[in-house]
Formats: sequence, C-alpha cells, structure tokens
Amino acid sequence: MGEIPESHPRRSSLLARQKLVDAAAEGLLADSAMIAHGRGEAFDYLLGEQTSDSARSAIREASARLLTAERPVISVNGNTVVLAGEDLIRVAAVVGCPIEVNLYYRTPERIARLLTRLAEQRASVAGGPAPDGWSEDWAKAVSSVALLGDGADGSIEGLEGARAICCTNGIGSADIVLVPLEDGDRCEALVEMGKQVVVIDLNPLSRTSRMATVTIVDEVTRAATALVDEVVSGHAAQGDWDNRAALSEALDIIAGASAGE
Ligand code: PTJ
Repeated sequence: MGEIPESHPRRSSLLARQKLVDAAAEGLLADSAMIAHGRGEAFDYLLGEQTSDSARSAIREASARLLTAERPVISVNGNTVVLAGEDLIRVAAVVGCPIEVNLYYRTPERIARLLTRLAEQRASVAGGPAPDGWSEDWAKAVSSVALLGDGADGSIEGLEGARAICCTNGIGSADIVLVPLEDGDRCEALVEMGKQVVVIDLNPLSRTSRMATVTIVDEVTRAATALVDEVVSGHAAQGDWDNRAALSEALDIIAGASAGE
C-alpha cells in the first residue's frame, strides 16, 4: 500500500487494515479474521469511531476489577495481538498478570507465531518509555509478563474440541479474564466456571457482549490504550456494575447515528 497522507480522514482505519493484511500474509490470523474486522468496522462507524463515555466507564470498571483480582489473565487471539498487542502488554505489566494466546481457530503454528510476535512486542515495550504516572522499574515489570499458550494442558468446561483448550496456569486458574473479540459460547463457558469475564466487542448485540460480566463496547486498539491509563491511575470500582445499562447506552448511540443526531 502507498503512503497514507496524515490528513486522510480514514487514516487510522486504513493503517489497521494494512496491519491485518500484513499479518495475514505472515500466517498470524484466522482465515475469517478480515470478516470479523469488517463487522467490527461497521459497528465502529455507527458508534462514531470514538470511545464513548459509557465505554470509558466500562474501561474504568474493568481496570478496577483487574487490579483487585487474585489471578487475572489477559487472553489474546490473532486480531488482538496484531492490533493491540503492545498496549495489552503494558496493561499486563502494570496489573502483574500473564497473557495467554488462546485461539478460536487453534493451530500449533499460529500459537507459535503469535507467541513470537508477542515476545518481540514485549521487548520493544520494555525498551520504550514507561506510561505517564508509572514510577517503578518499567523494563523489569514488562520483562516479567509471562506469555502462555504453548503446551496448553487445561480445558474450559462445557466446550468441545480445540476451543476448549487452555493453560491451567492461565485461563484455567484465573478469577478474571480480559478477552477481546471473544466467541459467545466460550464467554458463557468461562462465566459458568465462576470467572469474571471482561470483553471488548464493538457489537453491543453479540452474545459475547450480553454474556460478559463487563463489556467494553469499543475498538480494541483504542480500548487497550485507554486501559493502560486506567490501570496506571488505579481508580477504584464504581459500585454495582450494570452491564445491561452499558449495552443500552451503546445501542442508543447507534440509534442516534442512524437517526442523524
Ligand atoms: O485468532 P482466532 O483464531 O481466535 O480468531 C479470531 C476471530 C476474531 C477471527 C474469531 O474470534 C471470530 O470469528 O470472531 P467473531 O465471532 O467474528 O467475532 C468478532 C467480534 O469482534 C464481532 O462482534 C466484531 O464486531 C468484534 N470486533 C471485530 N473487530 C473488532 C471488534 N471489536 C473490537 N475491536 C475490533 N477491532
């Protein structure tokens, strides 16, 4: 793809697409990754391509829950590593939790390639600046982020086949899982196992969005960047979280967009 001018109105969208095109050529993505992304883009367009106040509240709630959990884990798939891997490594460094590569379309080759990509991202983040407000040894915190997914030895109850596979020292023993772009069945199975599930999904109507404990209706790249700020700030939870209300607020934004408000 040629240079995209800084002023191009769809610059960030075009850059994200190019990242996915390159990653697909490198064998990092599922065959249907572009379809999933396209569906996300359509919802993002209707949401105004910005983090809403309601999504910001969900990000704050997610942050508070991750920081107070005993065994938090961040679960990532192909699209997430490519679009938001570095910021999720920053989140993991601040929270002090592992990242597990856990795929819907699981193959050993993709697990290995995504773990390699995450290790490269971790090295780059460790060598870069600490987020504003962080005062401890940044390189040490980042280097301590464990990358799981290889040799997975556990399973998610209630699921069959490759989708059930997970790491016992990751998702298997987690009390809260942050899992962007998740599938509805797996989200439900994790909730059934008594875990809190925080999802990032642009579709407020998806089964995943409706099953999750906290749904961040936002684009994964933007949400991950905002989540870094939140975990560093360390705000407390806001009290009772009403996930249905958060989803209704997202639907109201979409309804307003289609009515030309
Ligand atoms: O890497 P794998 O094998 O785990 O496969 C990953 C995909 C995403 C291909 C797989 O999980 C899949 O098919 O997902 P779905 O069922 O199509 O769901 C994707 C959901 O994520 C949809 O509700 C989209 O609206 C949403 N979505 C897509 N892109 C983004 C997004 N949400 C936030 N940010 C995005 N960039």
